[in-house]
Amino acid sequence: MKRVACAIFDLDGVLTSTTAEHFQAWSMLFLKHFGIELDPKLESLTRGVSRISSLEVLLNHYQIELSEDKKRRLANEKNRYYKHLIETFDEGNLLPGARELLETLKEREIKIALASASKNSGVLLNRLKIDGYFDYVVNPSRIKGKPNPDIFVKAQKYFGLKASECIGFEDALAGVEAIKKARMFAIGVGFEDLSKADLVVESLPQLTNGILDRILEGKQVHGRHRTSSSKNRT
Ligand code: B16
Ligand code: MG
Repeated sequence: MKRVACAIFDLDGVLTSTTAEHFQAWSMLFLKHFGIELDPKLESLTRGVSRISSLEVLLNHYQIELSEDKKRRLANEKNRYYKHLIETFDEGNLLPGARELLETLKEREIKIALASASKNSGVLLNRLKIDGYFDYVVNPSRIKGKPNPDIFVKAQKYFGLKASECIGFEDALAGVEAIKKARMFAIGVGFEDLSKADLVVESLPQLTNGILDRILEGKQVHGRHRTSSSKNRT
């Protein structure tokens, strides 16, 4: 691994949390159209997954078959509910440590990119008042979803960098897999089993400047590091 030149971020679950709003919007849709109260356990299956794929996951679970046109209309309706739910989002919805991390990366002249599956990410970055930190936001349309590495590779290529000069941040297993397939250093954030990541932190403030400096200098590549007390330290 080389000195890091670019940090590529997922959005939901890393910099902010829109998980509840996404699932609430799906719940409203399923109740209205199918009279189904969604099982909360299904939420994790839709995390980090595109809008239409999330719908297909939920329909499959309840063995509901629909035409492509009907699916598209339902996905659009869910998005209307979701957009309404995130109307009140502001800086207070940033996850702890997010702004500080972006600030530190900017100070060190690291390029910053967004690799979110969400087509609402532009609006969210704006509402969270962090859009100014981003040098590039990958458009997720027509890009294969995670765990395919394309969204991370797109950011890398935009800057003309090598994969070994990039690091990725993700809260979902599929996202960590995408980063690893892109041959980048993967930082897993959260409580899910992200054991495929090179480093796992439960939240961004655990990524102290000391650890971050080592990563940015490309010194961290050997072994796995865990700051979670419940997991083995190496
Ligand atoms: P949209 P991420 C993902 O965000 C969400 O985790 C996932 O629940 C959602 O279905 C997906 O974005 C698409 O979002 O409907 O707004 O286009 O984790 O990739 O930042
Ligand atoms: Mg995510």
